[in-house]
Amino acid sequence: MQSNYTHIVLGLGATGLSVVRYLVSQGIKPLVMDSRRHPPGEDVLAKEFTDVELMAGGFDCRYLVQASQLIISPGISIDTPEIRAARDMGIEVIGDVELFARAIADRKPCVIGITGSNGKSTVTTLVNDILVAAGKKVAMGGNIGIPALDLLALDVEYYVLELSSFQLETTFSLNCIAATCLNISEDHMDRYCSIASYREAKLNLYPQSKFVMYNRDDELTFPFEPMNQNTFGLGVPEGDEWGLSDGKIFHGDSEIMNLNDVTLIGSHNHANLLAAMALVDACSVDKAFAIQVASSFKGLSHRCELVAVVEGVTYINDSKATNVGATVAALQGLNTHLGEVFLIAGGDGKGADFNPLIPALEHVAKVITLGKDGAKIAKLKSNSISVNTMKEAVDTAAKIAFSGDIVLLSPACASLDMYRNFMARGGDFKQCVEQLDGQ
Ligand code: UMA
Ligand code: ADP
Repeated sequence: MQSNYTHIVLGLGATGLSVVRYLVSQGIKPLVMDSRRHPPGEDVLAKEFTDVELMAGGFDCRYLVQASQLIISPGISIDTPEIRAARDMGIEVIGDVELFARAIADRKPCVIGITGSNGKSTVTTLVNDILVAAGKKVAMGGNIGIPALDLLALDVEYYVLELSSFQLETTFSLNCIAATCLNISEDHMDRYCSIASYREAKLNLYPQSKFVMYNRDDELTFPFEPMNQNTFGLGVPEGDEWGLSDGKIFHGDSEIMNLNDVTLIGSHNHANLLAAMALVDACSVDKAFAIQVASSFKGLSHRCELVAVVEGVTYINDSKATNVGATVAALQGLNTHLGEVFLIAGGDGKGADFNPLIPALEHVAKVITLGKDGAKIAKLKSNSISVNTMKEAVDTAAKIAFSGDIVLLSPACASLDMYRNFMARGGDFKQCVEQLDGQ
């Protein structure tokens, strides 16, 4: 069988569609493959690109091995047998971010790259907002939502990209002006054989940046070899480092601002702010703009978001806590709270070890679990309550919580076993809380 396709797009979600759009704009007609019978982008493809062929329901090796380049979506493992077979035969496999990198290769470094297990979207948005406040033309995208290639059409000075480990596995020449890995804790263990290989994927960002900012409180973020680097951390900074001292943010020995004037709450968010400030500073942006944004940025939805106070009980939506590290951070952030904390957790654990939750659960009055791996979390705390729906979870919490207490949805799991995404899960939680309000 003879194939005429040089470029094959693997996966037809948001990424696959952006790749098709880009290739077609370059005069290349790709073949698209998706392992699902009805991939999410099917209708858009049929409407926008009538002559681009889609093979759905599997990856046909006979085409893969005759192509010169396979462009793979982050949701597909590069170790999928058909793709591994093509790689073994020397066929190039890259991701959309690598295509993006090649498209801007002749520009001076203008990408700020942000990775880590948690805090990526918060830091990406902070960096974007600071650059916008400084009057720069900015485009924000990557894992946070808009695929990188869709940003190319815009006239910009800086691209701020949130990068997942999946995207970094297939990105090799990004040439960032500044980049960070915020933290590393176990996540996506259904895709990686160890935390070491997950870390390796993340730190693949560092050699692709002129300047690297890492977290001195988290050894796993340290570069494998010395580079043009600096650090942020919650302790007192030394030399040129970023850090905190006496309730204030410092860059080296210069005071930037008082934490009382920062709107974001929780020490994990202070770390996020330090990282964002350090990244824009590396782009020579006046610190006044970072201070301005830090005094007004309230955080993103579904990340420790205050939903309502009903009969004195505070309901917090942290649906974006899709791994153990995020839930630990949320619980640590509430540690100083005087009332009881009731935790709603569970979902698809993605193969994670939940044991690191145990110390944080000591301060939790009751754990209410749901979802595919809820039972595994329930086992970590005696007298946990197991329920089937979010409504049951919220109603149960409302019955046992008193004025002054907190009910926190922070699942430590992905949502896909019960919901379309973490936003839908957070939306359901909010709706159930609103219904309490009306009772
Ligand atoms: N597909 C297959 N076979 C598979 C898996 C997927 O054919 O085994 C197909 C699906 O049928 C679908 C397509 O691949 O047609 C979906 O591709 P995708 O899962 O890569 O999703 P996209 O819609 O392209 O979205 C991706 C990111 N998704 C993932 O990494 C899983 C989005 O991050 C990102 O916003 C988007 O690109 C734009 O860059 C989401 C995410 O969950 C939010 N990211 C993970 C996270 O944050 O933890 C990494
Ligand atoms: P990401 O894009 O990496 O998933 P988000 O900013 O969307 O990060 O936050 C995801 C989850 O992680 C939320 O539950 C949030 O409260 C928590 N989180 C945010 N920043 C940090 C951090 N620096 N360390 C640990 N957890 C964090």
